[in-house]
This record gives sequence, structure tokens and C-alpha cells, in this order.
Amino acid sequence: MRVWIVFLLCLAGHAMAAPTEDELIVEEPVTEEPVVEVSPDVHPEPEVGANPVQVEVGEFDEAIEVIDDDVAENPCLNHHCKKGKVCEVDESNTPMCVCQDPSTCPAAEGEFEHVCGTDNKTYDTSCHFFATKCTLEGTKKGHKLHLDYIGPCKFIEDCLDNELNEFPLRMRDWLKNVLVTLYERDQDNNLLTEKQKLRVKKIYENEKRLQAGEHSLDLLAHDFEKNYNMYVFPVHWQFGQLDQHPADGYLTHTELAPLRAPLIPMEHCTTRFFEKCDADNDKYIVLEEWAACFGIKEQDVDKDLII
Ligand SMILES: [Ca+2]
Ligand SMILES: [Ca+2]
Repeated sequence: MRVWIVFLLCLAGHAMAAPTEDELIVEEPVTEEPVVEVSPDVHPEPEVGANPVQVEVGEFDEAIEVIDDDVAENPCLNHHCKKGKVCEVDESNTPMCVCQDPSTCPAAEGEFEHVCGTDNKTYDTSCHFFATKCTLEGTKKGHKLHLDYIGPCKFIEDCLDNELNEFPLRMRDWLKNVLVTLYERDQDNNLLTEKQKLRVKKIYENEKRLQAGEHSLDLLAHDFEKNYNMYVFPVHWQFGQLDQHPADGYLTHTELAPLRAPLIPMEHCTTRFFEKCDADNDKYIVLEEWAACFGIKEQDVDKDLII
């Protein structure tokens, strides 16, 4: 339970930091199947988006390339490449993205920069991971290789059925607490829209609200039953936060990565939980599937709550 609180504080902390200037991002067509991609990249001090959970959304999307037509003297200056690639010019001085040599990646400053790939291999940093993945492009091995989670590879126990059922209890409570924390600390800021603030206000001011803290699973289950309505919006809100590349009502593996990758080392049911969420097994999680795996009733699923 403690890890959830630490995670919450950590994410809330990120959300409170000063926003940095965003680059103008031009999305290029996705060249490989986005549904199986997980591509997080975590900075020691992540920049901040509007989402406390989805820190640095763009950083997680390796399919994004940023290209500026205003080519200066160095054609590579404004030619950005996706993760794992660097810009080089060919004979006609035309910039192109080529695979980065992993040995040119800066060394990790600490263990927290290590990442674990789905090949169960620890990579020094996400730069090393994506550079390696790039060199395998076009191969079956490369296609199957994804970033699994943040931190060095470690033994992750199997998730038992009863543990799987406990996962949404904690997750729901945590989402609610994230929103309340945002509301409390962010009254003048823009992390929540006015509509969202009004919805969270109702939860925040509800005297029956279960305060953040360590609670038994029994209490969490009881509270969900008793105060069900307080959980409906947080579950919708999180879906909207993740569904941004593109915001099409479908969560891909890549879009889920910002939530999933930091969580796996702490919660060993994470992978199984999100696999199960995709009830029809089409590799996308739609709002109905998402809501259902958090116990939200079908009649309460409402796309308007996401806005
Ligand atoms: Ca989407
Ligand atoms: Ca699905």
C-alpha cells in the first residue's frame, strides 16, 4: 500500500512543477503497429504535462517525429527524429534519421534511469533501449521488443486471481486521491478544466469521502459500494488523460505506457490487469472496457465525462 502513496506523491509532485515550453509537434504517420508499442522515456526530473499520471506524454510516443520546414544552415538543426534515431545529412545535404549508436547515449546517472525491455534485459537508459531497438528494425526480434517497465529488470511474481481482484480497489482509490490532490493544490492552475474542477469539487466536499491513507481491502471494497458515485468520474478522467495520441476513444499500448511502465515494478498485477481490461482482445482498450475493469456500471459510462 505504501508504494501507492509514494507513487501518488511522486506524480502529484511532478504535476506541480513549473510547466516547460512545449515543442510544436507535427505527428507523422505511424509506421509500425502502434498497438503493441510501449515506449516510455523517463527523465530524472520529468517535464510536466497537464496530467499528473501521464508525465510527458510525448516522451512515451516513439512514433512522433518533429519536423520543421524552416531548414537553417544545418539541415539537422530542426529535423527531429523519433526515439532511437539521430539526424544525419546525406550527400545532397538532406537530413535523414538514422539509428543511433547505443554507445553514444549518455550513461545513466543512477539505477532509476535503467529500463527493462520485454526481452527481460536491463538497458542502461531508455536511450540505449530505443537505439538498440532501432538497430533491430525490420526484424521479428525488433518488432517484439518493447519497453516493459521503468527500472532494472527484476523478478516479478505471478499475479494470482485473488490479487488481480484487489488491484482495481487500490487503483480506483488512488485515482480519486490523485484528483482530489490536484484540486487542493491546483485551484489557480490549469491542470484541471473548469468542468473537471466542478466535478472534483463535489467529491472533495463530500463529507463521506474516504480520506487518503492506508486502508484495508475490505474497507476499500465497502467504500466503493457505499460511495460508488465518487469513483465514476476519476475512472473516466484517467481514460481521457491517457487517450491523447490520438484522442480517438481507443487506448493503445503506447498510450497506456505512462501509467503502466512505472507501476509494474511496484504492482505485480499491472500487466495482467491491463491485459484483462482488453476484454475483446483487439489490443485496444475502449472506454467501455476501461470502465468495466474498474467496476463502473455500463449505464454510468459516459463519454461526456472525459471532456
Ligand atoms: Ca487513442
Ligand atoms: Ca478491446
